[in-house]
Amino acid sequence: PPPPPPPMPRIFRSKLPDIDIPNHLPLHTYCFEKLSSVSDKPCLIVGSTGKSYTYGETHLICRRVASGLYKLGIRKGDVIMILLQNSAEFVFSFMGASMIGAVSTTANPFYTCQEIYKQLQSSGAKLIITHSQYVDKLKNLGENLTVITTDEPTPENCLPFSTLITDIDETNPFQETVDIGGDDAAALPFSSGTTGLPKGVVLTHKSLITSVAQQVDGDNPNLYLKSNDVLLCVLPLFHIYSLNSVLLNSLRSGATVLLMHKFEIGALLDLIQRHRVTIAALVPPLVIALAKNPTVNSYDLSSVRLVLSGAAPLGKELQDSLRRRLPQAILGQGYGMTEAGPVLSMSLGFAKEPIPTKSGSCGTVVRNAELKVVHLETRLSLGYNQPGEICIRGQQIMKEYLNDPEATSATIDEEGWLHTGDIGYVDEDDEIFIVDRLKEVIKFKGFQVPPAELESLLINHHSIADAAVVPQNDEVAGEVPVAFVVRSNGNDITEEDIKEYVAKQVVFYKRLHKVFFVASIPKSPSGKILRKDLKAKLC
Ligand code: 4UU
Repeated sequence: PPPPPPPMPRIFRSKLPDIDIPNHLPLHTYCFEKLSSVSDKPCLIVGSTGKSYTYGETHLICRRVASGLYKLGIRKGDVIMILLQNSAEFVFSFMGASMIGAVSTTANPFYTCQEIYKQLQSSGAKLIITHSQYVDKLKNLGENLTVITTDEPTPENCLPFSTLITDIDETNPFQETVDIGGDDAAALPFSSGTTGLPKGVVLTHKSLITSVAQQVDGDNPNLYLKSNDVLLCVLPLFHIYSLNSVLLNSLRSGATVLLMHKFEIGALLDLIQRHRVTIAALVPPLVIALAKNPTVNSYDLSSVRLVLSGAAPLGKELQDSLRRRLPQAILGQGYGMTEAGPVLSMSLGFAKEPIPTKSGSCGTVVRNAELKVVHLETRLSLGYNQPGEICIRGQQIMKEYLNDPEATSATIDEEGWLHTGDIGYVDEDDEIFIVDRLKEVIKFKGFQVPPAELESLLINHHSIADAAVVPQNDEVAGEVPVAFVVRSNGNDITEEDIKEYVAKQVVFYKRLHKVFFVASIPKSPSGKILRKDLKAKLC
């Protein structure tokens, strides 16, 4: 008899049918498509001041900012850096840039000078929009850099944000000259991906529209948002989770975004109560705060109908204890990765016609996409309940890593599959469970800490001969970075010296929590750090 045919690759799909996605449009056109019907509804509310902007006002200011950026010489394909905490100006800048085909690279305003400089160099940004308190960090970053500040008074050598909000002349120069295609970049967040240093992730108009549509479009949307929903926007917009799943999803749905520039439990509870927040997008440490903090009981949180957690694992116990606090709300997870556009899967409990999901599951693969789980050695795709590397394919994934074809082809294979570096399985109900991480990135409260970045700082120190950084489990942060260090000959550098040396150069969540001195770093014959061996030493 002839040999049996090779097994068909097992591909997992959403339980929801595919839909038509208008991903030929520019992102801003898609997001504001229903503008005429929501024009007078609130679009943005600034939590700290209570100031609000209707959809009509928001759209007009975005257009003015587009025109203002154009007048400052920003053209299609140019990169601007948004270095802001959550604020209305963040939204105006991002959407305004999109309108002229410019690309926003978003960065954490708490980054050190060094971290900002690296992203600026790597992204080629020509203009920075920031708050005056961060301007000191931008000194000496380049002669040709335009710095715009969003608050008064305007520091020396900076331009006020009002320069951007110029009158649009009747000719609308930018609208006539800009022809934006789906394959043009819109956002350039940075991520270390499965290995190495942070890289620019090119997300196009097409990828972002596809991702938003996979969540909130269709007759039975996976994440059902209504125009009278109020979404809590406390997670930073410079990270793709909040940018996509809170801001862009809300704009598309005509819902209201309640902006909080930083997390503080009292203010958060007060704002939820005052503005009758219906949807809360959180990360596990915030779920802990809501589930455990005793002050929660003195607030009325009955308006919350849906809680989304993502960016790091959420244990079943924690999910169950939040359920006791918010019995009326549907709790579930989303699983995202910057390079994946970002959403791979989301709870179907959030759908218009909800399907109940299990505690601890990351939801089901989004519609209009394919997901497979491959065996770590054979690379064959696996069936139900067998853990392996999660791979995703669809129009939502990144186009490439900026100027890095090698890293791109190591992440997206020839068949278009993006390899996540996450280990997980799909159960018989098509729910995804993440069980481990193959890649080296450490997640502190959902923030990325790339070990390679810390290792290169450590190795640059003259008293350090070799070093490796790995995650250590932490009850609140999920994971924290710890280092194994080989001192160079005859040196007596201390743990405190090393911690301080690193702390001066990095944002707070990349600080080392412990340093262990060792005689050598275990490596494979090809020179790769054997991180598993080091992690095993921590238990
Ligand atoms: C276990 O974390 C993100 C994006 C998260 C996101 C986005 C939109 C969540 C919900 C949503 O709606 O991106 P990155 O690039 O910072 O980190 C990606 C990595 C993943 O590869 C995985 O290891 O973060 C981890 N991760 C999770 N782990 C993300 N979500 C989850 C999750 N459970 N739910």
